[in-house]
Amino acid sequence: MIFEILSIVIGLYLFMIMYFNYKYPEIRWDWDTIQTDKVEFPEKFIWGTATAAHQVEGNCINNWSEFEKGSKPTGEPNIKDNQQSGLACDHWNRYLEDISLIKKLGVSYYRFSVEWSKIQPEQDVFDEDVLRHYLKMIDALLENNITPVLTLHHFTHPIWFDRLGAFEREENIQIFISFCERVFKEYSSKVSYWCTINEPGVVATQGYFSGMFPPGKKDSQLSAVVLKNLLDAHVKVYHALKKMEHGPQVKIGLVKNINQFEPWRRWHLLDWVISNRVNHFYNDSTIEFLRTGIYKIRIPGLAWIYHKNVNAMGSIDFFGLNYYSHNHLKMQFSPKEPFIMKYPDGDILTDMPYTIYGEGLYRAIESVSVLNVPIIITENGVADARDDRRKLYIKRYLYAVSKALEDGFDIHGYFYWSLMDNFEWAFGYDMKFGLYEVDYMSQKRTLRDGSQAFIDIVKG
Ligand code: GCO
Repeated sequence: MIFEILSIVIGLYLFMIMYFNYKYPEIRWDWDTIQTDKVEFPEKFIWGTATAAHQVEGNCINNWSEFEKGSKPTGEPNIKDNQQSGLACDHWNRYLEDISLIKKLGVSYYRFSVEWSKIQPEQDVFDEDVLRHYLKMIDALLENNITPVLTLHHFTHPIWFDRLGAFEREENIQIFISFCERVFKEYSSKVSYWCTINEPGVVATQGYFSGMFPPGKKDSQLSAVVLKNLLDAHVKVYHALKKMEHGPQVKIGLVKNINQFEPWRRWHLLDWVISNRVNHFYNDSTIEFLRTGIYKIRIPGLAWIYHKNVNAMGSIDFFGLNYYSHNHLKMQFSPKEPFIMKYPDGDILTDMPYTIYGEGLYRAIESVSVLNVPIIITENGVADARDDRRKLYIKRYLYAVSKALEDGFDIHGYFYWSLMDNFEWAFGYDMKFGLYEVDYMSQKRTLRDGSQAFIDIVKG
């Protein structure tokens, strides 16, 4: 009897492992035989580079600048070595110089965000000077034949909005919509591409699950609620802006980061369970919501939600895909840290806690293509202070884009993250994502050698 039960259990285990391995393969390309120089992009392909207000402008007073002053319950500072964003790249004053840097790359699109806390310093005050500032920047871009792509929410919001509970509370969505409507009214005659919210999944998981981002909470159910509210906010903003003047003509999309979570041990059921549930929360729940209007989180004991919003279907004119890499998860028996990240031997690490995985961009494109809308790669790039991996990274990831185009995926553009080094959130200024290196003492920008690979492909 005992042997029968045992063989059934083992059989079942093996069946499940085989099924998972078959259903979710970790694709690996043989880069030794791939000719990454063989790339082709359509004539009309959108080439651009991206930044976000808090990371480059300087002097932002918002939920992040508050967070930068604090530390975790363990005493560790919220930002590596207690760094603060401060003056950043002084992009606020130097945007004309930065526009000339964009031109030198040969690209003709620039994705940036407006800083809500500067535009609306108090709930009932809109700062006209600030609105004029962004108008001048938009005009300068247009005069230089650079198409502006505007993000309305890129991780930061005013402190007063935070005090109201930010996106933890459904009632606050209306406040965000009013802000978006105001900005849209100001610039929609000049800006034809709009991103509503940057990476809702990152805001929800880093802010409310890992605690690495403000407000630094660790509450998985709340994390799922915040993600739901952010997605609903996107849907409502989309429909509100579409009703306004120029709404029907402009393109409005949501920007989402895709990061595949793989089991560290492909024979270990618990590694599969962990990676599967993290994928479900981080990647699939958002795609499913946009596809079907149903937002469903099912992680027993941690997060459980069912929510329906039929307006989610048809709420994007394009899908803004941010892609960097994948992560391997290994389950461990520790209530404090149920899983850890691992990096396969032989894989090339970037300066961020992830490796170079070009074929992952192809997989990400494939996975979001189910939405049947044009895909714009709104972010992709590498943190590489030594500049000894940038060229390789660019060539592999752009090869993946080129292959996806060849295979018929509807990709309209690619934005390199980032134009220049900047404040990389919890990592502070240590991460060097820039095509241009920034010397923060002199504010001098210098093109990195590795960036030439990008310029060559854009110009080629
Ligand atoms: C994000 C943001 C960017 C980052 C970039 C590099 O993905 O976190 O959109 O602001 O700086 O992705 O990590």
